Amino acid sequence: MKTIHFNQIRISLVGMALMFLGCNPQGSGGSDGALSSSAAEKVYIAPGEQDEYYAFLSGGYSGNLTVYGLPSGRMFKEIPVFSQFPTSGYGYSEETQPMLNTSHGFVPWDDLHHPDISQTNGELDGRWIFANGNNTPRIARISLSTFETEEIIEIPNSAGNHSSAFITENTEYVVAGTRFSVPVPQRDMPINEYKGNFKGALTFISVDPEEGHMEIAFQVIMPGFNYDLARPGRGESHGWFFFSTYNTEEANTLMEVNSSQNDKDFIAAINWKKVEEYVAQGGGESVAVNYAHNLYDESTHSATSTMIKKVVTVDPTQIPGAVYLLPTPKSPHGCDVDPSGKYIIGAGKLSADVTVHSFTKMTEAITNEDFDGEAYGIPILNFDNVLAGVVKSGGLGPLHTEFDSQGNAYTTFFISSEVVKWELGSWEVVDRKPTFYSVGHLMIPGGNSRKPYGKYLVAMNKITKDRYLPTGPEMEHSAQIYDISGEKMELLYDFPTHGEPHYAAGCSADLLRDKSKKIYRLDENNHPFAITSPAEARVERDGKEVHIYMSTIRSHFTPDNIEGIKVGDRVYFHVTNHEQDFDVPHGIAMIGANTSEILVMPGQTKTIVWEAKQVGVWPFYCTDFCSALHQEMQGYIRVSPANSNVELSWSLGD
Ligand code: K7E
Ligand code: CUA
Repeated sequence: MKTIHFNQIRISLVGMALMFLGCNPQGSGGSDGALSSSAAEKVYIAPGEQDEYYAFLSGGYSGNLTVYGLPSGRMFKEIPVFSQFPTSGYGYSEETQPMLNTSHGFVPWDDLHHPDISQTNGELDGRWIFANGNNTPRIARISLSTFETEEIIEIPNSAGNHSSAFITENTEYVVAGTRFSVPVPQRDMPINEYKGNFKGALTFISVDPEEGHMEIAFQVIMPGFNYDLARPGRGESHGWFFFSTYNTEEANTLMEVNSSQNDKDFIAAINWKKVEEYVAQGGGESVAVNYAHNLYDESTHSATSTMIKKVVTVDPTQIPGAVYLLPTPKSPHGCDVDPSGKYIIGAGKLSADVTVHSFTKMTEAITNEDFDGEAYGIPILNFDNVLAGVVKSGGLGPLHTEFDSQGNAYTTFFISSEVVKWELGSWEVVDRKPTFYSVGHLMIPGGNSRKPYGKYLVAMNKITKDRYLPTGPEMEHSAQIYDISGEKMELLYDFPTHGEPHYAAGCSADLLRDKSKKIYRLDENNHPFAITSPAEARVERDGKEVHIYMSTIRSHFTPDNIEGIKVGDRVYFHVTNHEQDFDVPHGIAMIGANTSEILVMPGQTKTIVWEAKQVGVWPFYCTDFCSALHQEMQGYIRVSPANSNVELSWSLGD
């Protein structure tokens, strides 16, 4: 390492305590800042022009996924996934509430960390994007045609679903690895009996190749370590999956000390093809569980939730050749596989160096039974004999690695706040650039596939400080775009992100642009409360439930005035948007409603419920500025006393 950076000098002076805060503020516009006008030109997308790449950034504790354009850093959309979203009514509307059902009941929030785009032959195919809910373990599948969440499956026997949601080369499986080991099955037991008794479930969820529907194929019940990140094998290592672990000490208290005792933890290598065969031949055990499987149907515009009661678990020691442990220094966080599938990179977050394992050497060591002991019956491979190389990075706190198409790797360093570029094979550092500040994940479009695009790199930083105008104690996180097309990286631009992005996925705009859905066809609308035209609009009473079959079309609700509603009624607004024009939604909001508004897309039907609690005449209105006469798009509900005999009636506006 030739250059010494201000970053590192400062760190050596302030010592370890401050380093672990991971905060290393500098004045803005340091020597590596984006100062040149050519940097500005590289991110400038002229009015009316479009970006070259889509980027899907996880929203962390927002529970959602955000969509950006690269290189502009413009945010296009927030896709609700695990969190209720009043902007569209997701999780509030009758149709979408089942999406957030779990074995713990309705859980309207989660912590979304790792999106991954579906693949065919190891290349992004742009059909779906998967993402994990960390807190109440779930995996979601989002359509990249509608940009809507279509499916959420809960993961039993799991807790802190973090080494997720990564997919195999042909989207055969999406995996969900548990961060926290727990009693499996869950039961009442002393926490200090953790060691040897708690287990870590690595879940393989099969994905239907046509519809994308998910189903838990099997769970590998591993020793009670913490499973942190994961990547699929690809190319020659296709058929394997790799999971980083920490806390192989199996400590259960004072973790920041007790789980850092071992000099090396492991990357667990799972030969999922072997496990798949074993299960296909009747291996494994069907055990009782309870988890939700929630599916949204585009034709009925409605979700259903089904509770599932069984899962197949496998004991890895019963499947010869299926599971091995690769010793990896210093509590590895990131676990990344290069585009060729030859190298598995473990980033020991308490280290300066990055460890690279060789897949070829790993298979040789397995053949030669070159073991260095075992853990709960799982062979530990000899470290030196699986090692491909060590990157002497000169940085501190490596977390995550991505790749370009030229044989280079890029690793983020949280503590020294930088991205380090190094060469696969020689393990030599080629370049390094500061990030502002405390970078977590990074993303190169096409990362985690055989074909990264390798033009831009997005660093997702944990701390913002002085990068933007202050907005009180809370700042949005900050991302930075680097041009990586040359030998040296060039910082181009900062942009704020929403929630806390952990990982992100990106792809070329060409992959998605033309198949992005513009409207839902009315003649394909199979919602049970849809109407095919405003002429069918009506109101029906069923005991204390009142169903309004409502139409919206610029700029009118049909019906608009409804009388004969009584205190104690539950009023269902089933709103069909009869527009068939791209980007013309209508919304509806009702005074005092205990849910949000809903935004109804062209050709779609959605429902909100309003409880009539007080006598009076109560207005509703369209929430989306849909035309010059949007402000006239309104109506009233007349609510009479419970015992009144006002007849049910409505006006059709003619
Ligand atoms: Cu933030 Cu992938 Cu959850 Cu690292 S993880 S930063
Ligand atoms: Cu419809 Cu505003």
